[in-house]
Amino acid sequence: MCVDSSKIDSTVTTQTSQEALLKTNFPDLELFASGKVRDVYSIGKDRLLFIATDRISAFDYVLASGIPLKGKVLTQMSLFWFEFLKGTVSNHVVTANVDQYPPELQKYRDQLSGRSMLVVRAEMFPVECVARGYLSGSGWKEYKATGSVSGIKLPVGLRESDKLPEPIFTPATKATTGHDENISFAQMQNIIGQDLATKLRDLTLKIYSTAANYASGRGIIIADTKFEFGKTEEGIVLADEVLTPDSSRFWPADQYKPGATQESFDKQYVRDYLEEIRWNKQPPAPALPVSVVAKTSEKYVDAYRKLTGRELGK
Ligand code: Q0T
Repeated sequence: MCVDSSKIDSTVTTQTSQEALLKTNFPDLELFASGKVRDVYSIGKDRLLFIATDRISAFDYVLASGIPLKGKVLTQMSLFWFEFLKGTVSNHVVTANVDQYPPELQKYRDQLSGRSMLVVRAEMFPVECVARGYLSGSGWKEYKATGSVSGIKLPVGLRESDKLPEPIFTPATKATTGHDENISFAQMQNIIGQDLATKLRDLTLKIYSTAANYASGRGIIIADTKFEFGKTEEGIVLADEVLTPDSSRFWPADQYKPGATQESFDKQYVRDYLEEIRWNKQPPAPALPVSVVAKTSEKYVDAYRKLTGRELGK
């Protein structure tokens, strides 16, 4: 079967389905880093190009299926927050407008549009800056075992997912392999120095409160989130991705029930499916049925709309 593409009027062709971008393919660019979800390339000596693919991880593994639009949602959400927070903190974004990317990237615009950012190369501080407003994940585990989180004594009798009396700062170090390791503020001071540690803690809590307060007005609880900061000629900048479902726990406020694990709004169908097929959580990670892929994609797009009040430009 042949289709003469000249007969298809693209102006009246509504794009109803998308395919997922699982990996970038930029043979003439220098790969800087590749994570579970993002691919990062070096652009000259002072810029990086971040691309959020549609890869999705669950139970620590990247699955064989991608989630259409996920990379765009994560990128546009990060950009929304960088803009929203610009009065509070400077950031590493140069531009996300592909028209403004260097000429040598223009041939890749299909892989880049909507899902990438050109950023300033920064000297990164080797700590993950985590703010928690609710007791969940490793924070809940640590509290159950010790009554404290990151050396901060908490009231007795808190339940899983409870709101904390006030947001706390719980730094971590990037483990080169496996999971980040929670550290105390004192340990963070030893790693980067007292003054800088205090600056990053105060900034982290300020950014978290500003974002969580906004999100709360849109029916979303930001239970916790992770920031990474770096230093440029401009001073301290907020880097990486910010306040996305991959770097934070987002809970729909109308379903919040303290005393239990909260459903992650985004990966729920994925985790449920993987439990249902009783995947042993060892590689290779399975593919997902089309229905799970489609519902998960919708969840991401819904979250973007709910948070920003905008429609995702596809
Ligand atoms: C970084 C210099 O690349 C990373 O994760 C993706 C797989 C993490 N990472 C980012 C940097 C940044 C940022 N952000 C920056 N602006 N300048 N390095 C280093 N590691």
